[in-house]
Amino acid sequence: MGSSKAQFTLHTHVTCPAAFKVAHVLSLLGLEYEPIYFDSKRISREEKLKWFTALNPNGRSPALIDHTQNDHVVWESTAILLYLVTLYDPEHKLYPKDVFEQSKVNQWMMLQASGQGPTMGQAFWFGYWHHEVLPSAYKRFVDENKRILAVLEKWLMERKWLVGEKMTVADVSYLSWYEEAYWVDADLEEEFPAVHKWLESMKALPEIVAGSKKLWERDDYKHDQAS
Ligand SMILES: N[C@@H](CCC(=O)N[C@@H](CS)C(=O)NCC(=O)O)C(=O)O
Repeated sequence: MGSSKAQFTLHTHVTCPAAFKVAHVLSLLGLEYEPIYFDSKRISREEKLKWFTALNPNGRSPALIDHTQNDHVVWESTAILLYLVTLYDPEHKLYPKDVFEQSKVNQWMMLQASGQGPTMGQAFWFGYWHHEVLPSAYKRFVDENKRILAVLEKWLMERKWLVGEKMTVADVSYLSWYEEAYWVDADLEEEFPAVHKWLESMKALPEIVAGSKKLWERDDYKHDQAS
């Protein structure tokens, strides 16, 4: 079990939407985990890379260790979600049994992983962190974010969930990113009401609340936010 008593250790960067996505799914599946932060405010990027790349060669948050499976390490949040539902969702609460339904869930998850997440990541980069102000680059990613939101809006105007009649891991995978949407000029309630309603219905679930709370309420998280 390593040093943690919980089944999983979740290595994460503070405020990382990809890690919240994993925390939500762990919580929905009733799995116990211990978060560990490698926030760059407290250790240098070089220090982080020395030990963290031994776990995740890509050096990015999150990475999950499963202590009941010989400390098996999984990284890339979508790969982590697929690992969790494959091994720990025998009742198919979040991932369907039927392979064709699985393929529908996978395609929405891949759109999140390859389109929505990186687009919002770049919008944040050009909006807040890039060393020079490049309004056209920022606009490019703000517009692309809204294009993807419009795809989801159209789809969700006619149905409650992305696939089938109940929430799946695909729906959950969008939630944490879109909680930050207002930072990149997207007013979901005003511009994308069906998306807003869909997200609100997930945010109200006690497991989602508990999953977020476990990350937000850590003393080391609070410390990093205050410093
Ligand atoms: N595609 C990756 C995204 C990973 C990623 O970009 N993580 C960010 C935070 S959400 C990170 O590690 N940033 C810290 C750094 O670059 O050092 C996933 O979904 O796991």
